[in-house]
Amino acid sequence: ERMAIDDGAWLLRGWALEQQTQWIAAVQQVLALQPLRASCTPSGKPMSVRMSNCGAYGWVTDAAGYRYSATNPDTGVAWPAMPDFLRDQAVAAAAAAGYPGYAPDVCLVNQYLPGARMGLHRDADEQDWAAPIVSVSLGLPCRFQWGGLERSSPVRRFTLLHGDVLVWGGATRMAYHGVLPLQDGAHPLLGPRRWNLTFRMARSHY
Ligand code: MD5
Ligand code: FE
Repeated sequence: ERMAIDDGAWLLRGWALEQQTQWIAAVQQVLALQPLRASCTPSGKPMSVRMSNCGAYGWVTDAAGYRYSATNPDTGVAWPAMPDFLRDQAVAAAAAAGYPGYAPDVCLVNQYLPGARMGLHRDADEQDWAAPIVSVSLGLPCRFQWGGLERSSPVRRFTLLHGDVLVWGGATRMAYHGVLPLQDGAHPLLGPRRWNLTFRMARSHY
């Protein structure tokens, strides 16, 4: 089921369900090598979402700013390679949404525990804004906020469920978006947490 959310943005409901155990195993494999990191915004505010990465680059934030880095800034250790399963799935999801030729060099892993949230923002640290973003939700459901190209644009809200995949490209690639505080709950496979995987092309050209 492919649902248009906006110009160039697609929701693939339940797209990751069939291979949910492979998705979860791949994330666990990444987190065993690079544990989730508690990070701060450049102004020093702690983020409620904990993050890790795999791929040639990872998205990081600390006192030095928001950026892509080939290593974990806390330890200097390189991010693990993106598992083939994750890359192949992200490429297939992008193609299913009408974006062939996707070549992600980053997979950011976000972990939300109950209460964790992500304020309204745009993903703007990538070199090539023409490349789509593929976002996979696992675990507890969340309320997602979807705005427009201006911070002041009206916001729509919808629920993202375990196994949902979003693909954002084209005109809405730079839309503001965020996640409301995660509600209490326990997912049968993942317990009291939500994982979001965000595939991006940080340094390569689309
Ligand atoms: C999440 N993560 O569920 C969200 C959703 C992030 C982030 O926003 O930056 O880690 S990912 C959905 C998304 C990503 C990039 C662009 C757009 C949506 N968009 O253009 O709306 O943890
Ligand atoms: Fe984002």
